Amino acid sequence: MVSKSYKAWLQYEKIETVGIRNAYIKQLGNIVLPAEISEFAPAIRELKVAIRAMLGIEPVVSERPSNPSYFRIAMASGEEVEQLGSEGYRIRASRVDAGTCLTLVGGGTSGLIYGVFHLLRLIGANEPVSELDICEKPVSQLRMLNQWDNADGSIERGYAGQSIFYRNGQISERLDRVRDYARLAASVGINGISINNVNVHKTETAFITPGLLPEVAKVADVLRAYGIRLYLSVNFAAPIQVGGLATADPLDAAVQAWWQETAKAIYDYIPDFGGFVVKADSEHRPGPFTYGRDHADGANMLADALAPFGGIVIWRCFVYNCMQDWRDRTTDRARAAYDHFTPLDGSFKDNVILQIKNGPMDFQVREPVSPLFGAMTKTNQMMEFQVTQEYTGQQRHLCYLVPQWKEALDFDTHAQGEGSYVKRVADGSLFGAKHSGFAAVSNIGDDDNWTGHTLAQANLYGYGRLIWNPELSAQQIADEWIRQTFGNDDQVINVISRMLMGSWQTYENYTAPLGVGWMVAPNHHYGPDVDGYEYSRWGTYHFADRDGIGVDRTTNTGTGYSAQYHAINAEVYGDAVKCPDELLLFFHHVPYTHRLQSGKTVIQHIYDTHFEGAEQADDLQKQWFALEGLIDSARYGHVRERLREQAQHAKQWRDIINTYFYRKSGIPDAQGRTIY
Ligand code: GCV
Repeated sequence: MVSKSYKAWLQYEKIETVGIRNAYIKQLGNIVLPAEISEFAPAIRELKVAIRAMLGIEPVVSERPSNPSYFRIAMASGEEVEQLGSEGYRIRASRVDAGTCLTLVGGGTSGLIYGVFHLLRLIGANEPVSELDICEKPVSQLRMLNQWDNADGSIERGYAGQSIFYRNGQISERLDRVRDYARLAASVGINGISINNVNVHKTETAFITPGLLPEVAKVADVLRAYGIRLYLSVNFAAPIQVGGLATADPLDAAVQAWWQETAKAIYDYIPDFGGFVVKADSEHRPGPFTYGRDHADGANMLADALAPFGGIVIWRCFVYNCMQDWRDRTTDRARAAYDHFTPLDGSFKDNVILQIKNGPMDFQVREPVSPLFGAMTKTNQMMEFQVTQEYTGQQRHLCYLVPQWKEALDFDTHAQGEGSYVKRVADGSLFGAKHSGFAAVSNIGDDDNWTGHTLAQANLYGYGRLIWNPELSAQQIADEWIRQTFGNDDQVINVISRMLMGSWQTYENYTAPLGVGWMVAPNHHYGPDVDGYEYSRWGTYHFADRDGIGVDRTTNTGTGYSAQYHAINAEVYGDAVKCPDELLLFFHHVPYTHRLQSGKTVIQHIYDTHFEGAEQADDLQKQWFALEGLIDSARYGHVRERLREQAQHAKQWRDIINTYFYRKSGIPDAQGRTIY
């Protein structure tokens, strides 16, 4: 018996209101399918499963209508082929003789799948379908998930059990769980998955060799059925580690030949292989720097190998020296990506895409947008988000991240004047990029509910929906997800929606204040430890002392990072008076008595937000209690448990942070609350 947790947002609950159900039965009871579309194609299978479950009927599939009203499915022809592209679709209702014909036209098989899921979303929300006129195609080209899964079954920064891809050091023999994941991913428009960690260890390095490619190809087959291409993370030193060469120098002819042969072998097994994801010269990973080469040399060498087969290289910009000496104020981790990559603008091949984390640091609860967006006009770029909640509560805390991502996408880089939004870099339109899009570190594992915290399913769902169309609001996405996951009860929708929408702010309130970040326990990064972060060995990431706190990233007295933005943003960030409160300590070192735009001093803000955040976390529990009996007991009880832990843990954060800064500053809380 498949649990409700497992079904995630594809519940397909039976529609109980007879009038509504009958209207759907009338329209969808007869599926008219041309011979060229198989009844067993994933899109049609999905449709039938859903109709059976939601409407309680077995739809009649025929080549010609057998009812006055019917549901016609077709592949695009003529002008529509170009209009829709392979991933677009049209759903339109029109009057025919004695009834209504609802038509779904898919631009390609992917378009058909996306169209079916769209229609099912509407039915799940009990929306009428008799007047539909919808035409959609994705705004972003690449819509990827990055698994940080290891062959031993562990997942780096995974908080939902073990990998679904690997068992006992090998690719899993049972891929049914991967199939179900592909289905969930396709339902929100994902079209690429890289199946192994960007930190590529020994076994995964060999995935690109003929010994293991047949196994990898089986995974690719499963994903392909849902319109998803398989990508692999590769180890830059693979020519040495599995190729038997003495070097991995990208300018060495033998190394180039090895990658070319390797690419050919991959495409022999996986003809639609997406390409390579590469983490190089970062956190002890090998890369071109070892050979005195730059990142364009490294990426282009791989790009040349993949080009004959249409593959791409996704080269990560998360390149920094984690052992950096922070006492020298000119070396700033936040500067690293920009400093490494902007001098290379224009030197990458056109099948290379730079994958840039949303912020300059590393997925903290609050960071400015990476200044690389808007700085490279001649280079393909894609944005990287982290759906897995490494620094945002590790799926033990509720933290709905869509509002955070939305803020990043709506940031105006001013690269080409006003309106140069990040979302326009990511969709390729701002600089006319050949390739562009999004990747995100996935948050799933083999836990029954996929994501550890059932409400964290909303982040996976939300990521897909947002990058399909960045104009959707976080609220809209939340509502869609709740309806499909928990049904259409108004109280359930209102309560969960309020909980989700406030949760990022709540998490920020009781954790790291004003953009400073990093106050986490070393290595596993869960829980408060103000000086704990493992790469703080040369000092802290917050520079707090008895007089003040924050990192001076201004041009005159600091690291100069603020100047990496275009003029208007550089001016705002570089000025402690104009800098938005929530990022003040990211850009400035200020006294505890510095007054924020809110009118509060920095120290009072720290105290207030921490007291408030802990109360808000407590309140999340209370809100959830109101749903007892309105949600199945398994999911209700599980979430209640997680919220209990969150509320307790938020108090711990509150006390540790407040005490630390009270001791450092010696300034008491203006409201006289107890600080330990
Ligand atoms: C996969 C952070 C994480 C690492 C991760 C790295 C990356 O530093 O803590 O676990 O490594 O980001 O994005 O490569």
